Amino acid sequence: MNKDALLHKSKSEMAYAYDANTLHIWLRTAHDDFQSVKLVYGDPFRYEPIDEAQLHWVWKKESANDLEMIKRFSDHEYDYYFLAIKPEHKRIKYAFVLDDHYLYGVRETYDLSTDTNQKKKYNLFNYFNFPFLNEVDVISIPSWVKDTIWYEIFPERFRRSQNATNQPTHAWGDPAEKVTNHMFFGGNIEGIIESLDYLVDLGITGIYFTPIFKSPSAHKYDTTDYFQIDPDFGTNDDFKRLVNESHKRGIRVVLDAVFNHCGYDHPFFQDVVKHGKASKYYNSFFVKDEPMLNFELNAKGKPIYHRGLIPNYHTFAFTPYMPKWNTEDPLARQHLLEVAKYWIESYDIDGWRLDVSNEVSHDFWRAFRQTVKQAKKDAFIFGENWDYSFPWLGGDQIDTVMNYELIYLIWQFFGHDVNIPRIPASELVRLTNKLLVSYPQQITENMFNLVDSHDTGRILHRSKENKDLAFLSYLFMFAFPGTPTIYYGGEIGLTGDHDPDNRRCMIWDESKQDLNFKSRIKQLIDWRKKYTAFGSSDFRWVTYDDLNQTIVFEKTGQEKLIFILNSDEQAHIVVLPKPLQGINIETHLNVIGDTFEVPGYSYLIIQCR
Ligand code: ARE
Repeated sequence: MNKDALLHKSKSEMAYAYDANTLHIWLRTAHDDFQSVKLVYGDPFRYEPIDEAQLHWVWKKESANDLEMIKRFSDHEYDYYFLAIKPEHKRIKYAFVLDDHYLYGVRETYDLSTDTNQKKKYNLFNYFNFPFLNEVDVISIPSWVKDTIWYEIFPERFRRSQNATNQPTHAWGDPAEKVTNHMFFGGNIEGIIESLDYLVDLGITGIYFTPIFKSPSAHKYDTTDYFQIDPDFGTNDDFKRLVNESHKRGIRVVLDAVFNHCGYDHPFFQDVVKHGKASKYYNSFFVKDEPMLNFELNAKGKPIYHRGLIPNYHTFAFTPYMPKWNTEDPLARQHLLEVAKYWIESYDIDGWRLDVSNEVSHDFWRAFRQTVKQAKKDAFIFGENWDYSFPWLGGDQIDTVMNYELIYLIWQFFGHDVNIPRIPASELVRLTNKLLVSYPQQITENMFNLVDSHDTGRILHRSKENKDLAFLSYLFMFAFPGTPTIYYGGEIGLTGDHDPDNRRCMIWDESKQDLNFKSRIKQLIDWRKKYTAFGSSDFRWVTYDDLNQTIVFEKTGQEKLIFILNSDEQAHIVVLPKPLQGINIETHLNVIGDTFEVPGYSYLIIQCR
């Protein structure tokens, strides 16, 4: 027995309420360490005198609540056991029986087979407990989210309407490559409205817009006025029409809440620039030292940005034109919570994406959530955290996050980026297993999954422009538990290096779109809607091969689907641990056996029932 591999944490991502009546319990052991792993549980003894009968109960192997756990995930390092239970009295004390050992503490085990001393048993009653299952504590995600097919739009580069009156610096699509954040191509809201039927045809049911409020930049992350749509994009009424037209088409609308910081031109910050400590907004920001402006201003009175210069006030990423809000300050908090409520109550948006969410206080996000959920109970809140995010996801702040923890694994296994070392299939298996037990299932099911975004190189670029390889990343992301996202233009083969090159103008000339790739992406979306297994959270690894970089996993819903992916350039023979019989959902041909030849950068998806 490898005690160091044993892991369970009560009231955590390993023991949580999935819904008002169901508890999910997880246990990690070393791989193949035990033949039998059981959960023994019952109503807490702690509140009644412990007597022989109860003691007997704990040791009684045949107690009613003595259930075999399911080995849900397994890899060369660990096995992850799972059990969903519905405790009669909504609370339990529990322990695990591992073959002949009784696990009652994090690594406290007791060898049942040599049990002789009754006295010893009493100290075993400090085993795990799940306090009363209060419904209000259950982490619940708006029910519409899990079926959403997301599309991320960077408004400045998505579409410029025919009747646009804004003044772009460049003609649409020119230059086609190496665009910068200082170029304006005139994307606007009217253009997005014109494109809604394109999104419906693709199968999109949710749009996440990067910022659209008034700001001097093309990316709009330096907000000047949170209550006004940027005039280059259109008017507030244009936006109201966009939301109405989206809702008519069954498309939800989520905006980008840039509440970690505002723009240099924001009136609250400018008041501090002008009046210093005398400003009533002085504490709405974090001025660290005098002179506050320790940098030159250009002829237009804007900060001249020198990489390496640290402003004398806190900012996002030492960027002087992004002063950081002090969200604990009453004036700042009131202003931002008013914004959060306004766009829901007055424009009926369906949620918020939280920019730089890991740098804003938990206290603020709790207040934000209350405001948003009060304005619209089923509004969706997802954060931009690039790392482990459970501290934000306890149900009191953020619903889920952009799944950058997954994106790294996709890039490192499928991507051929020279800057990121490839990982072997066994590492993909091990690390995705860890990821799938990092959060309660209801969070995993609603993660905002992606293969790229406006902050990363595009997946096609990362795949060295190999569309078959890039498609495998989309396929894996679409099949992984969570909700899939397409970053605009990815469906028609838009490529680009990291920011700002990943923000090229959308291509609307069909003769320049890769319509074959688009039909493959559409097929993914259709499969996701047709097969409950595609989008289910019941994901299990079947086998993998580190030499030929092939992986096989299964998804279970009303159907069972087996996915066989070959991420290598060469065709490879894949041998399954047991034969299967089913239909290849791409060719609709019958498939039988346990050995398959898979071409390079290709896949099989077999429906087994
Ligand atoms: C751009 C260039 C920078 C340049 C800067 C100069 O990308 O290289 O230094 O201009 O001003 C917005 C714009 C960006 C702009 C940035 C700063 O979209 O184009 O940068 O403002 O002006 C980290 C944060 C994460 C953040 C990314 C960018 O954790 O929150 O950096 N993402 C959000 C938005 C961005 C936005 C901002 C924040 C600012 O999504 O679009 O940038 O509002 C690792 C780290 C992450 C890191 C990630 C990306 O994975 O773990 O923490 O994200 O890399 O760098």
